[in-house]
Parts: sequence; structure tokens; C-alpha cells
Amino acid sequence: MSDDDQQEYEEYEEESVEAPAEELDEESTTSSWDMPTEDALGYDNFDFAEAYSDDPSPDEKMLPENSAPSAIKCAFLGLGGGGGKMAKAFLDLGFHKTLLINTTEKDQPPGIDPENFLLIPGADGVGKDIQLGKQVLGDNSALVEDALRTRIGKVDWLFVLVGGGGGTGSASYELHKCLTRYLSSIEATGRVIYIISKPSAQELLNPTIKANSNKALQDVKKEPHIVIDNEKQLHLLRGKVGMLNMYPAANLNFAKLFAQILKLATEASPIQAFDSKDLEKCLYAPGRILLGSTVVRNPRISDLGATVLQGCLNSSPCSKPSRHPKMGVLLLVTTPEMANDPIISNQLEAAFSYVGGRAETLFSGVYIKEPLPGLVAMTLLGGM
Ligand SMILES: Nc1nc2c(ncn2[C@@H]2O[C@H](COP(=O)(O)OP(=O)(O)OP(=O)(O)O)[C@@H](O)[C@H]2O)c(=O)[nH]1
Ligand SMILES: [Mg+2]
Repeated sequence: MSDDDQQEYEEYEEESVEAPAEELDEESTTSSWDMPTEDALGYDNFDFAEAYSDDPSPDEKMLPENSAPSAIKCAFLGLGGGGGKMAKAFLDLGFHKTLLINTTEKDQPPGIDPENFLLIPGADGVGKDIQLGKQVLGDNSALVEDALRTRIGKVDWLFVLVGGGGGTGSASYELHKCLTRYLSSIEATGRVIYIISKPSAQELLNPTIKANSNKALQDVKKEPHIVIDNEKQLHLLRGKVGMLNMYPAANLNFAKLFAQILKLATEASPIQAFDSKDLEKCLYAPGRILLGSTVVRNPRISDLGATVLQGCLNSSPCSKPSRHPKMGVLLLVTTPEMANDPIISNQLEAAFSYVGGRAETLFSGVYIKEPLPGLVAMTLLGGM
């Protein structure tokens, strides 16, 4: 402001000082008929801004809360074609806070609502080019962060599902900073966990697929992550389902196993409960996580511990443990008869010490349900 302007402004201020009420004569006052009241004018009303904006309010975009019971507040992000299909299995189980993110609309699983899909512009697929994938994801990280804020909202854990080997999913670590920044900004208590499939033996013969898969695994090495071994998983299903249903069946089985662990951690037990804090500790540990389950039809056997652990490892979609796990979880689901049988109860205790001896810290839970096909055992080994 120049000196002249300043003086003018001060004079204006002096003139416009309101005269005290008692000095105002009849004529200088106004009645409510002459001028609209402050209320009617709405000086504090910003509805005009909404009228101009064509952006739906955040609540309209916000995905509904998960209906699947879970001890932790979580969301699932599926990146790329395979990651999207893996994420859809969680969506189908009632994890509504699921977002499929891809560089193309073309390899989406059928039946995905637009609110569960985020298209990353800039490339129509990246044709197995992981560098291009990283560039496109990096350029659009603000778009992803915005989608988390408007559609996912307050969660503690983000599970990122990826088919390793392609160019989009394998590039997902490029979003890591954006995802962790988002979690910090909402004061989440959890972290980002990667769930990456390893290509089949046949696919790994292709050098590009192999290099992309290795890069994806290398990127997440220090983060908590689950590696789904497609070769092993498909081998377990061969002869049980046709080729067309192989991946959908595998994706659903994995999602059901994971969802069951999230659910059991919400449940009370008259014997021993595995709670949300136990679960969070296991998920928090950096390194690889393995999930597995098995059914022991006759639990009255003497080597129940070894049978349970070997069964869980053999039928797990994940590769066998590569090193001593820091965290071990053994969850057993029994019928009331099994829990009342003194011989079986002894064997159950032996199973816990067998698994406990193979991890630095063991968390356990015993739940009673019926009907069951036998003794159901689930294990989670973390921090490998
Ligand atoms: N477990 C599992 N793995 C899958 C599934 N679909 C694909 N894959 C694996 O994921 C790998 C990568 O393929 P995509 O996910 O299609 O690749 P992308 O991430 O979309 O990358 P671009 O297509 O190159 O942009 C494949 O080679 C398969 O090994 C699935 O439904 N389940
Ligand atoms: Mg693709």
C-alpha cells in the first residue's frame, strides 16, 4: 500500500465506524422489512460452493464398512490384473473396503462395481514393462492417495495384492511411500502388507516374467509380506478343478483362509483365545509370512504336533519356511467331543509345544465349533 492509499484506507475505516445505537435517529434505522436479516442472507452459509461443485461429497464415494468379521480394520488393494482378481475374492467375502487399481480396464474380473475400481491413466496396460509400471504408478500416486482418502477412509492395515511377473502389479512398491504416508496421516496402528503371487514354473521360463517377479519380491523383502506360490497352489488344485476355475478357486481358498484367521481373532474361547493384539504383533513383524491350514480327521494319533504342522505347511499356498520364524500362530478348531476327550486334549497340548518350539514366540487359540470335518488347524508363521 502506498502512503496515499494507506491514508485513504484509514479515513475510510474512521468513516465506517458504527455510530452508537442511542445516537441514531429514527430515519437512520431500518426495519426488518427494508433489509434481509443476516440469517436470510446466510453470511455463514457456504451452500453456494456445493451448488457450483459437481464433485459428489466424500460420503457418497466412501465404500461401506467391511461386513466380514475381522479383528483388525483393514482394506485390500489389488494391483494389476492378477492382483485385482486376488482382491476380488476378498470383496466377495464381504471386505467391502477393497479397491482394484489397474493401468487398464481390460483385465478386470467381471462383476466389479465402478466404486471398487480405480483406473490409473497414462498407459493402457504396461505390457510387462515394470519400469513403465513404476513410472505410471509414481506419476499417479496422488490419485491413489486421494482414492484412499475418499473411498477407503479410516483403516489400520492395508493389504496390497499383486500378481508378481507382470508390469503393473510387480511395480506396486512404487506406491509404498504414498500408502505409508496415508496410514500415518490417519494415525493408523497397522502397516502395509504385501501379498504377492510367484509365477508358475512354466511362466518363470520367461526371462521378463522372472525378472519382474524377482524385482517385486526384492522390493518388499523388508516389509511384512506373503508370497503365494502359484506353482504349489495350482498343483494342489489340479485334478480338483478345471483350468478355467483354477485361479478363481485358488484366490477364494486363500481369501477364506486369511478371513478365517481375521475372524477367529474376534472370537472368545472357553479354552484359549488368540486376540487382535496377538494378530497385530504377528502381522507387524518385517519379513515373510506364511499361512496354512489342514484337517486332521482322527486327532487321537500320537504325533499330532508333527501331523498338524506338516499338514499346514504341505497344503499351504505359500512356499515352505526359508528360515526360523520369529512369530508362530497355531489355531485349533475342535468339536466339543474332541475338547472333552482327555487323550485328544493331551495331544492338542503336545501340538502347541511342537509348533512353539519352531518359532521364537508362539500365539495360540483353541475354538470350539460344530459340525467340523475333523480337527481344523491353521497356522501363521511370520518374521521370516
Ligand atoms: N494367484 C494368482 N495369480 C495370478 C492370477 N492372475 C494372474 N496371476 C499371476 O500374475 C502374474 C502377472 O500377471 P498380471 O497380474 O496379469 O500382470 P499385471 O500386473 O496386470 O501387469 P501388466 O499386464 O503387464 O500391466 C501372472 O503371470 C500370473 O502368474 C490370479 O488370479 N491369482
Ligand atoms: Mg495386466
